[in-house]
Amino acid sequence: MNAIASLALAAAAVSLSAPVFAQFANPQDAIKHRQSTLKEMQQNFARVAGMANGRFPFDAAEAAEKSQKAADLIKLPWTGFGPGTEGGKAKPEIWKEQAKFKELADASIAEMGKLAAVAKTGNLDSIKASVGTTGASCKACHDAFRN
Ligand code: ASC
Repeated sequence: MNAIASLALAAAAVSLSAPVFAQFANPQDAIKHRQSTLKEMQQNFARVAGMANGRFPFDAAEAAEKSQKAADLIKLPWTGFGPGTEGGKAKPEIWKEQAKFKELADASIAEMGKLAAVAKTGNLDSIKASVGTTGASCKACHDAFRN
């Protein structure tokens, strides 16, 4: 076998045996990914929630834009919870109760998607209701899986 062929074979073997967090350079990068995407999502959601509870003046266009950003961002953190990435504020239960974790993550994705749709209507009462159910879905996951 020539040098290039054996190099290619070695590279293939490494990628086949690499852990699932291999889309990140190391577990720390996976943790950084989930924390930064969740933080940016939260900042968008908090602005909408603040409008819903009267802390900020209601701006329908901003609420629609930030709700959509939150709905897009909430899809991203989950690849950062792969095997071998325990740490941060994540409880070890995440890796022992994968079905429950996925269920709660999916519920948050669904609720935030509904909020984005509702916010496009510009109806503040509907936004208030949807912020409530969305926030409850954030809390359900935090209560079970975040220290
Ligand atoms: C937020 C935030 C959360 C949720 C949750 C709702 O704004 O940071 O974690 O809403 O507190 O109960």
